[in-house]
Amino acid sequence: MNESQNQLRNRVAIVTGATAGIGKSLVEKLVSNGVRCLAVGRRASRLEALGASLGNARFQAVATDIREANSPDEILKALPADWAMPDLLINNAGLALGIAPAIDCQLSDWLTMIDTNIAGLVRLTHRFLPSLVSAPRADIINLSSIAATYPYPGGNVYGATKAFVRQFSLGLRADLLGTNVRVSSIEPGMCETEFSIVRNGGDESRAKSVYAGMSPLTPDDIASLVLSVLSLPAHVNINSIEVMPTQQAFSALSVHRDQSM
Ligand code: 8X3
Repeated sequence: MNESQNQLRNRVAIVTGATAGIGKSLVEKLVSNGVRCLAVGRRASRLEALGASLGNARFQAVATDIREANSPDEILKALPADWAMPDLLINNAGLALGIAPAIDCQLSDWLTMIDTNIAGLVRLTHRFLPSLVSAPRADIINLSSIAATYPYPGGNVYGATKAFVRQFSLGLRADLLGTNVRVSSIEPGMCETEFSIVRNGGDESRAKSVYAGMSPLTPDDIASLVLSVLSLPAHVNINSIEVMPTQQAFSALSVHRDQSM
């Protein structure tokens, strides 16, 4: 067993958004590194399939929706009796709905993003902070986005929710000083997952075209990055990491030029 596996072995993780993409890849990597995982997601059949593919006693499915007030209770109910309380909270669940300018957006889409990306994350963090603080070492990994820092057309509420995640992570660091809890905000750019299909209202070919002619990040890239962050010695806290595909970068600020001037 190498040193990083040794550090992770027998820790107990909550991973939200575990049915697909980054969350699923995280569960696979954590379990193979000896971590016991409470895999949280809305689609029970997907979680069952993941559990079956892992065939592992270190996996426990929790079919619940973090937008629901009782989701932390559901997670605790699913915690196997011989597992310790969670000492690793990975707030990965999140979504973007639409890429339209603000004036054309549905309020319901905005509220769904706020309920999931902000309220769900806060709900779980609030509930599990006491057990994290009382563990010998603990981590909170929050999945933000480059959209937290770089606004782009159509990013409106999505970007704002991810800015919340980043700033909340940094605020937690401030409040948790003196405890054994580390907090990191992971901020990926383009990463090919179901994210783009959801954002494009289920239109798979439009979602695919987002990644045409370039190599996006993969869920495994981000999961490996999170494993590296977790494997650092306990006295090292990564506050935030921005990560983009090599083929994505920044654009110039835009200027509207009035033709009458
Ligand atoms: C999603 C990354 O680049 O589509 O969080 O905003 S990006």
